[in-house]
Amino acid sequence: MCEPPAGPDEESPVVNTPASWPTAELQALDSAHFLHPFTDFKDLASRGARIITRGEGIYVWDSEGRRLLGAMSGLWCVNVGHGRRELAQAAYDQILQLPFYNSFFQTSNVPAIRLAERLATLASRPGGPVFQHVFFSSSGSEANDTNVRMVRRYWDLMGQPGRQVIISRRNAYHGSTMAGASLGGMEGMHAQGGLPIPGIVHIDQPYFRQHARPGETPADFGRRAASWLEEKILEVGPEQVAAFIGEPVQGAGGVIIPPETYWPEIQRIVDKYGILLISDEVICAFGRLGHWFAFEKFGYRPDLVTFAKAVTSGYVPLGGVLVGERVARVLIERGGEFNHGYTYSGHPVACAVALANLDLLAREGLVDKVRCDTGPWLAQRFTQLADHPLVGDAQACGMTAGLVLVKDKATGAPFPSELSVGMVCRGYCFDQGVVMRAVGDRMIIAPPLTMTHEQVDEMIGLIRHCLDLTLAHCQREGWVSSPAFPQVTP
Ligand code: PXG
Repeated sequence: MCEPPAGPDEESPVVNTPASWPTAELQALDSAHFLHPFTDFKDLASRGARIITRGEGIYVWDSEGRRLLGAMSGLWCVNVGHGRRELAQAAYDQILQLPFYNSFFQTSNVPAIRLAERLATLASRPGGPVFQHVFFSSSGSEANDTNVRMVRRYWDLMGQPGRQVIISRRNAYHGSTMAGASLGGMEGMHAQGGLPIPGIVHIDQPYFRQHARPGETPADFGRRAASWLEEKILEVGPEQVAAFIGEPVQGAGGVIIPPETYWPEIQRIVDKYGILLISDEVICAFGRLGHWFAFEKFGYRPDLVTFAKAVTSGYVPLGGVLVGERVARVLIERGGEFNHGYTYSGHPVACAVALANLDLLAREGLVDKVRCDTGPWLAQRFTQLADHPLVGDAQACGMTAGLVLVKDKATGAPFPSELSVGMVCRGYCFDQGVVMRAVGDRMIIAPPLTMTHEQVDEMIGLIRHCLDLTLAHCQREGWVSSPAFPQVTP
């Protein structure tokens, strides 16, 4: 006789009794079995993960019952906030109707068809770029792999197979697959696993604080930073260059907001050499910068647009590429079979949730609200943090913002990186009930677009308090001594 295999109890208390989460047990199981992304596994095991159990609006709760203001929207995802029943209902209904079918062998499904049409309509503008097609993936990384395959295929079909090189930027983030990590410009990622893959080269980022010359205006700097693209095209040879890829605002790189002159000059250069322009909007689209797509804000016309994250507000995984007419017409009319795709390309449940999410964003006017109301309010409040003795500068764009922690406010001198002041500050933020992200010594936020003015004020108050705690910490440690730093006793 076969005994049924021993397994977890059907009604495992670990999963089903949210009132009393066994934190220590969960942490032990977590470090025993779950390898987290971008994590020093040994270090995490020594401290134990914070276990997030619930979300409502802009807040999440951990297994100890502590409430945290989620100023990173999970990870640039939850644009409509947590707990939206409309999205749960859309997933539930679609799972009952048709949980999955593939779209490989001349089949399609209703949510994917409707979402492709909806996204194409949202992204097309009179006088701007025209999109009629979407290629779906499940993540931003996969979508950027699609971009690499697609632009190289495009140039093959155009009879210019030599055009293989894609130019990207240092400190960009384009994902963590082999192609995504190669497109990205993160040194730490390239140091592991023999990256970048061939045919991907990088130029410097348009980060005023890092690269501006003394006395240079932001406008002049923006044009000069764009000129690095032209220099690279000439160095590689224009007939070898397939595409340029960039994030409208670099998110994971620390919310690096380019001067207004940057993107129009990039557009002029890609037009001059006929190379394709890819706008990676995994973070910036769906209202984050006050527009459905951020290329609108910065006034350029991409051929391909990467999206993911907030297309479903992160409720289920979905990504993809909006394919402009220049590329789509060639793929369709001259292409034959494009040997690329994913099991979950056009997943019906993910697409149904995306449609419900876009409905919510539209019905609640969240994109316009960010552009005209909460975005400007956040900018006004966040930039006031620049008066803090630890803050070198503070900038915002739509519902994302970043500030830099400096050792010497007068000269802007940074802290030695080994002090990890950003991580110190991030620790205080968690302790005080606000989730901020530290990128080196840049502290960044990207809260849900549903935030009210009062919630923005609450968040800014918490951040200022955490800056005070960080300053007091630096003073105790003797990391700051300049008279510019008043003694703080928070
Ligand atoms: N492009 C951009 C611009 C992104 O921000 C990706 C592509 C990859 O998406 P997926 O879905 O494959 O993760 C991203 C992802 C951070 C952080 O620490 C940011 C991302 C991912 C993980 C961490 O800010 N962005």
